[in-house]
Amino acid sequence: MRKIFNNISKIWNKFKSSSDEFWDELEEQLILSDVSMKTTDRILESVKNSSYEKNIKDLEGIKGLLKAEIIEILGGGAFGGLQVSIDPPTVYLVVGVNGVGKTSAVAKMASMYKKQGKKIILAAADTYRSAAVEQLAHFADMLDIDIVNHQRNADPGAVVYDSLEKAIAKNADMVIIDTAGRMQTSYNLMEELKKIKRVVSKRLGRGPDEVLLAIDSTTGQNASSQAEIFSEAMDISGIILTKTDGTSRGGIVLTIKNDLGVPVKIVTNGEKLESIYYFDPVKFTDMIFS
Ligand SMILES: Nc1nc2c(ncn2[C@@H]2O[C@H](COP(=O)(O)OP(=O)(O)OP(=O)(O)O)[C@@H](O)[C@H]2O)c(=O)[nH]1
Ligand SMILES: [Mg+2]
Repeated sequence: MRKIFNNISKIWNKFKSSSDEFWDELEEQLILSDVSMKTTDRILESVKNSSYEKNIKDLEGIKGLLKAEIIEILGGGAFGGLQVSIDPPTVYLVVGVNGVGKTSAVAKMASMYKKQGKKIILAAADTYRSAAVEQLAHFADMLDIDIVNHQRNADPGAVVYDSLEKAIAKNADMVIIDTAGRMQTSYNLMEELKKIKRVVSKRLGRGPDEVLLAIDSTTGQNASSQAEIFSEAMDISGIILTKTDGTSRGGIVLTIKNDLGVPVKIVTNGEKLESIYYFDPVKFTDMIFS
């Protein structure tokens, strides 16, 4: 896995003492890694306080305090996977602004779960662009997985309804729904996504098991405002952090969790179908200090 907190290691090498200069540099590197001001403040306050209270002033000690605080923000522990319904099909709804990597992530998830022996139905609910349906159909073909797709401009709710019907008829384990990233207005998009959720609730008697917001890790701080806008429209259960092969600023993971309370659950790190893994807070934190 590529290191996503590149700059931090620089300050370890320069460390002489826990001086103001050191704290300032730590602050700067956190911000450069896309950790928000609010989260940076929380981290620095906690680490500085513990350092004074426990009289820890050496580099290894300070690293330990920092590590503990980051794991605390991320909610600790290793992460075991997405919610699975005891009453199949499990439904994953993937949302996000255009170009962040939703359709690719849907294909990667399908590939991952197929390898685990799961029977999957893909729902091509991005009917706004005709190329979108073709793109997902191409992946479905490659993976030899069933897909439900209607004509361009068809009602995405109808696509989702049909995919649930198909999943039930075929005893499928899982429905993964790809959605549009752009419509005439952001309002239209949010209304459409809410409608998709309602269709799932109506047909299955419960909402999607996960509503996953895809965020492009190369976006920087703007990712937070995307997360905020989607969170206002619907409950986001987790983030799919995409394109981590193209950045060394992984701090957005901390920002989104600390500022918005939404955990990163899945990471993609390349264009290949197998470039996907579950986010692991402990591994992520270890990476910062390696
Ligand atoms: N390097 C890299 N490229 C990625 C990754 N995920 C997606 N991409 C690329 O990002 C571009 C957009 O990906 P899509 O999956 O089409 O994004 P989308 O969110 O579905 O886009 P819209 O349907 O237009 O909203 C494509 O060229 C993908 O190959 C990743 O993890 N790493
Ligand atoms: Mg797409």
